[in-house]
Amino acid sequence: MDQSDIEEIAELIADLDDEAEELVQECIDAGLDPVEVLKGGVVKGLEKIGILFEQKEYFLAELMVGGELAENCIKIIDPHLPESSDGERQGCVVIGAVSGDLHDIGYGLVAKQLELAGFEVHSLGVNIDAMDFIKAAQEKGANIIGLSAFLVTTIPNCRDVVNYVKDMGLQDQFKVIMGGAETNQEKSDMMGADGWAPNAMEAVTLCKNIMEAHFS
Ligand code: B12
Repeated sequence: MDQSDIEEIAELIADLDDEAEELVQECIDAGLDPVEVLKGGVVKGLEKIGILFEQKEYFLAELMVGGELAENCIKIIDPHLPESSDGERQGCVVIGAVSGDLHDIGYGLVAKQLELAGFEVHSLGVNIDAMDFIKAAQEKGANIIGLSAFLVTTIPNCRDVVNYVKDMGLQDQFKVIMGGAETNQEKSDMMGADGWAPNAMEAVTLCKNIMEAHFS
C-alpha cells in the first residue's frame, strides 16, 4: 500500500464508488498516515466532485452521495487521527455552520482536530442562526466561536455573528473565527472576524494563538 492507493481513494470517491471505504480501511490497516489518507484521499475526492459539479457533469444527487461516502470514510479514519494535545485544556470553542448552510463535513473535521488538540468543543450543527451562536457561547463559557460557511450566499451571514458580538459588547469574551470552501483571509477581514484558517490543522494553530494572545 502506498501513495498510489491514496490517490485511488480520491478517484473512487469522485466516481461515487463505495469501494473507497474498503480501500480506506486497507490503507489504515497497512499503517499509512491517517492524515494523508484523509487529505490526499477523502478531501481530494470531494474536491474532484466539486469540480465535476461546477462542470455540470454532477448534480445535487451526486453531491449528496459523495458527501455520504466521504462521511463513511472519515468515520473509519477518525479513531486513528493523531492527538496533538499536551494534556492541558486549551480553551472552549463552539462551532457550526451558519444560517442557510448545510455543509458539515469541513467543520466536523475542524471540531475533531480541536478536540484532539485538547480544546473543549461544542458542535452546534448546521443552519445555525447568528443569535444561537452567541447563546451557545454564553451557555458553554466559550472563548472562540467558529463559523463555517461553504456558499457565497451564506458567507455574508458570518457578519451577523460578528455584529452581535460587537453590539452586545462581548468582544473581550468571544473571538470569532471562520472558514469553509470559498472563504479566505480577505473575506474574513471583510466580515470583521478575528481569524480565518484554510483547514483543520491551521484552525488548531489559529485557536491556540488566539488563546495565547487574548485569554492567558
Ligand atoms: C459534499 C458537498 C455538498 C453536500 C454536503 C454534505 C455534508 N454533510 O456536508 C450537500 C449535498 C448537502 C451539498 C449541498 C449543496 N452544495 Co455543496 N458541496 C459539497 C462539496 C463537493 C464538498 C464539501 C466538503 O465537505 N468538502 C470537504 C471538506 C473537508 O472541505 P474543506 O473545505 O477542505 O474543509 C476545510 C476548510 O473548509 C476548513 N473549515 C471548514 N469549516 C471551518 C470553520 C472554521 C471556523 C475554520 C477555521 C475552518 C473551517 O477546515 C476544513 C477541514 O480541513 C463542495 C465542493 C468543494 N470544493 O468544497 C460543494 C460546494 C461547497 N457546494 C456547492 C453548492 C452550490 C451546493 C448547493 C447550493 C447545491 C444545490 N444546487 O442545491 C447545496 C447547498 C446546500 C446548503 N444550503 O448548504 C458549491 C458552492 C459554490 C458557491 N460558490 O457557493 C460547491 C463549492 C461545489 C461547486 N464547486 O460548485 N453540498
